[in-house]
Amino acid sequence: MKNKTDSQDILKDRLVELYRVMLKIRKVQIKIEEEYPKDEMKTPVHLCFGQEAIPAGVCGNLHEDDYVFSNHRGHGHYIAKGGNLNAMIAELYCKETGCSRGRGGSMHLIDLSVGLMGSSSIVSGGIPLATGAALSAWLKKDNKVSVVFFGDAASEEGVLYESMNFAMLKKLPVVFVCENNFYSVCSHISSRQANDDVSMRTKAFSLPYHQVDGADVSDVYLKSRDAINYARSGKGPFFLECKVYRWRGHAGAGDDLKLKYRKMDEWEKWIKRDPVLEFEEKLNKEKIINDDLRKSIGAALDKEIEAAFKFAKESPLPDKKEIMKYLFADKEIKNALD
Ligand SMILES: Cc1ncc(C[n+]2csc(CCOP(=O)(O)OP(=O)(O)O)c2C)c(N)n1
Ligand SMILES: [Mg+2]
Repeated sequence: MKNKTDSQDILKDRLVELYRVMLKIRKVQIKIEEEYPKDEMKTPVHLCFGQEAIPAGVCGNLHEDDYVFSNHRGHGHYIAKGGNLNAMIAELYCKETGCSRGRGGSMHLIDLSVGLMGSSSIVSGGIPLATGAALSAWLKKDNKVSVVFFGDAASEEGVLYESMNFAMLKKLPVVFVCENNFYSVCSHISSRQANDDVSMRTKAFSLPYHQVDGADVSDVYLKSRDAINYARSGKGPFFLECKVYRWRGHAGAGDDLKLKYRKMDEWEKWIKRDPVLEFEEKLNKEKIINDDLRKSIGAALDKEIEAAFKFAKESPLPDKKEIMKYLFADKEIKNALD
């Protein structure tokens, strides 16, 4: 078929869009990392350098009104689902114009207009919420799919197994996406889990799964297409385990090699694989993109990102008198401060 690559069953326009989304995630990370040392963003940031292919590939299969639940490393999920960039960057600067009105920071991103239901700093916190959203879609028969992104550390929380069991029992349209980057802060999965084969645990619930190369956007896209179609067709939940690598420290800007918790052969193996560059080279080779298109995509993104940072920096902070507004525990916090 003319409009498809020979090697992959993905439409040409979709390939270009996957590239654009991955590049956007990468460029936003680069800009945040550049600005972060100025200490104007009063929020911890958990950068997702190296993990861009997963949000791009998964969200590339979702409808605008499908649900996505995210975690502390959520910038890529927000961007890939089409979240408003001005509101995201303003949130990092804790401004009133931010997507959580400046009260949430980087770990609390939300854009209901595109189905981004929220991110949570509680490891595994999004899993039961996504399962609940899938239950609502199932009850309403509205054909929506609910997706939750979480890390390998969240696979150590009991709520994942309760949620998988319930989702399987009711055949709910939820896709569990585990971004297995092997680390929980500085602890390798092999030092935390008696059996570190995460996807094998789905067998206890007869829940179907795919193991995915999380640095290859084509693999992510095709396997998540399978999973999302499966869930949408009413067959039930699906599990994706995407193996990937986090290039930067757990939080903040820059790498953390000085902490010496990583094995260097592991680091060297993974760092060679730049998901954005690998895909760019593949598209170049297959003549899907050329230099002109690549430059014009890059320039448009640079413009959008510059504008978002300008908007964020020029936006007002929340009014001090209203700082407790929108918080669940406002009375308790006020009492504790008095
Ligand atoms: C319930 C809970 N336990 C512990 C923490 C502290 N904590 C924050 S991030 C993190 C590691 C998360 O690792 P993972 O889920 O693999 O995601 P990654 O950071 O690797 O993307 C931990 C333990 C937390 N926020 N919530
Ligand atoms: Mg991890």
